[in-house]
Amino acid sequence: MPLYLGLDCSTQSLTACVLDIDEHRRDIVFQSSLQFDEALPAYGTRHGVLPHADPSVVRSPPCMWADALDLMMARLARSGLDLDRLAAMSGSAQQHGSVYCCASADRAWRNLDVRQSPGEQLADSLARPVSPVWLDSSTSRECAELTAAVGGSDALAQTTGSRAFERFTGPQIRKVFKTEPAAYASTDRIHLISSFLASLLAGHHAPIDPGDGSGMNLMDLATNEWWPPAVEASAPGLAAKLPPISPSSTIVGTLSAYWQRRHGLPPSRIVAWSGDNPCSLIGTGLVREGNVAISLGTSDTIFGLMREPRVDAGGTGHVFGAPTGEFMGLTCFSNGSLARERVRDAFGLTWRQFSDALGATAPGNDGRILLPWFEPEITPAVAHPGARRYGLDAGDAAGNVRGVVEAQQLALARHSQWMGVDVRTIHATGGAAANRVILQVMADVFGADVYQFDVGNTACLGAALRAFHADVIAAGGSIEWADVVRGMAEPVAATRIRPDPDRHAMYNELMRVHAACESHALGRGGEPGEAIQRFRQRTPSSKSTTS
Ligand code: ADP
Ligand code: XUL
Repeated sequence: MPLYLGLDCSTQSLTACVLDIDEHRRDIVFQSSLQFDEALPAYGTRHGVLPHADPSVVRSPPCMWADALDLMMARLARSGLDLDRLAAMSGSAQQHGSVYCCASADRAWRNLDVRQSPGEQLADSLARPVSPVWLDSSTSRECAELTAAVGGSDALAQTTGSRAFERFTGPQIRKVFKTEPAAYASTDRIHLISSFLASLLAGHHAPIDPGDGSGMNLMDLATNEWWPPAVEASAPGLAAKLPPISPSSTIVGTLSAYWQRRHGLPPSRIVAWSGDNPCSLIGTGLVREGNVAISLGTSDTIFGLMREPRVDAGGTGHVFGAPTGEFMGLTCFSNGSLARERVRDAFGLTWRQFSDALGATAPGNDGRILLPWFEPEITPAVAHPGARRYGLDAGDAAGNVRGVVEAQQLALARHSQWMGVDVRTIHATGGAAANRVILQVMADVFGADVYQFDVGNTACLGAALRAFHADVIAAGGSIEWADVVRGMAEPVAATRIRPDPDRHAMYNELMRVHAACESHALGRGGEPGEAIQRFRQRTPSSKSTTS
């Protein structure tokens, strides 16, 4: 019976899982994760990215991701699994980041020396030693130039699924072309992190899938082809440097001789990689329209399947391709787990103490709001980092803990209204979804049932399930997506967290306060004092969730 490997190269870590699937049984037989900072300290990353004096410039070394893959394959080789059964593998990667490869890259991938790690052999085949990643927000000028060149934000959003966003790959490529012309000229192929790692495994250039391709501001969502006006407006000669776009179920090739010999692995099928959010859509079982998932990873994201692309007229969210061939709506926040960590660390708390402080404070925080923009924020766009507090003392530990969690959940709820989903059930995933006290705030804010998953990393699970799906298709079979995810990517019924109706009503009121504070902080509205007063009058102070 076949085994399927899923890999997830996220912002801070690399994770792998192996599925053992036959007609009657589906098991996860291997799960492992490594943190880049700890496992590969020589690359000098912090939280997976390179420190930089300018907070808007965020980059990571692609050779580090290659070496992480190598360490993970070594773990897999030592797992005791019968790896001759490994039929196919696929992957998930943080979205938007771009890798600049020289013409020698595929020769380098084919001729890797099995005695050395890949990272130490790839440097010469990269036109730039660093990749901009999704946390980068340094391309506002390039976004404006791209927008103007294609006839405005609406035109760009209608065709590509999103208005111009700083982290999206088209504006990032334009910045490289403008600021590093020599590196751009010596670039033969620009990969996303997903297609770069698939290429490295196959030993030749892999395509980009529509899920990750739609995070570039360059792809026509209706045709899954590059959109010439956007490509031409981004950088000269770019069309020749972009990989082709192929369906997510494409078999890219077989595992190259390097990986086979170095780790004793079989010539398994390599299935096109995708972005972490499209993979997580599968890994949270969202193969039908209706429910949403919230991922509390390094980024916080909210997403759900869409049968037809309904682009956000307000310009907040994105429409991406889904691995099913349909679409997905998504809103992304950069101040996710790292913002929660900032508050936790400011008061020297453990996660346990953080949760206790959250549980011991009254929901609604008496109308006090913390806008947690510790780093530049994506939603709403905030270029100058810094937390904004309304009525909240920066030294009040418990107040700030509740403040960060409530503001994040209120922002997730408000800024996903464009998707038009009446949220009744939420599939919670990502590292912080292990924290049920945070999930109670989520349930109360949304007025929805929240469920957890057995598997911590649903992007990784989704990648493994995509490998399974593509392998069945490649063997001439057919399988419905509902059958792909059955028994694997299902929320655990016993984990259900129910909303409290009174607290939900209170959060509907607090939503107005949050909106007023946000408008004020963005320079679009007056002081929110009146909104806070109105909230306090209407909502008698609530009891803490643990009292
Ligand atoms: P990514 O895949 O984006 O790298 P993960 O989904 O693995 O990130 O999430 C990692 C984050 O999860 C950590 O940065 C940490 O802040 C958060 N986390 C882990 N455990 C808890 C917890 N008990 N409560 C809140 N957050 C947690
Ligand atoms: C989505 C986004 C992040 C990254 C990293 O648009 O930027 O969610 O994919 O997880």
